[in-house]
Amino acid sequence: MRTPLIAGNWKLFKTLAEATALVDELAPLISAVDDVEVVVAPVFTAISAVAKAAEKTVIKVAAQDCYWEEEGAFTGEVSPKLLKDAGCSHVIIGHSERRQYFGETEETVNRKTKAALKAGLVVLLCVGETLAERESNATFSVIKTQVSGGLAGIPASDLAHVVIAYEPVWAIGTGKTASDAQAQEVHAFIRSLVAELYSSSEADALRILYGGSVKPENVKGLMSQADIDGALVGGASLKAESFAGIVRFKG
Ligand code: G2H
Repeated sequence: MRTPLIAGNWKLFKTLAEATALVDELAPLISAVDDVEVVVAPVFTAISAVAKAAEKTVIKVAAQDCYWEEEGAFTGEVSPKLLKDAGCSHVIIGHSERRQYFGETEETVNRKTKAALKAGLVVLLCVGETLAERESNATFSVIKTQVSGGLAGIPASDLAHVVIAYEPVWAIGTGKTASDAQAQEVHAFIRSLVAELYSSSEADALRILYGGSVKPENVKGLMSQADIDGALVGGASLKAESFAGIVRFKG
């Protein structure tokens, strides 16, 4: 009932030429895949070129961040309205790298989420605990703070345009993946939390992605878990073959 979503987060990689070439290479490899939503997130400067290259394909385009104001004297920022204008349908908000290196807080994540929803973008809202938090048994309280903070004030009617991505920080780009059971445990917790915040039918409809060193070799096990509805993929999304292998997780 929940359409799987596989999203590639290209982070700070790919020139314009490399980004469009990747779309051209990826599209035929996944054209036969049925019933999986595919999204790629290039750097801001490549968004419109990637959107154009992806026009006649199933590939949708996301930004990796946005600002919460629509326009104004905010040097260096990009608004959800302009992301839409450039060809985005989705935006990643609250990625742990932004929380860690760029001062993202629960408040900024929430403001960005609200603004992106208002502009008609689908939000991929990222949450996840650090290794120190996991080792001090704080995983669930951290996730609770991040999920309820990110969704604060967002009406149930907007929840259909939100996807949550659980990315344990200790598994990001480290080659360490959470075990299928470790990931499922947190996904189930997030779903129960959303049921408390909204209702069980909204929680049942919500897609929750796993992120953190997802590869063609481990995607099947993750996707077989009851509450894992897709993946947010970093490193393995930079090559058409490996990303296509993840998109084709059904075999
Ligand atoms: C987590 C993920 C994509 P990777 O950041 O968001 O990256 O798959 O390289 O761990």
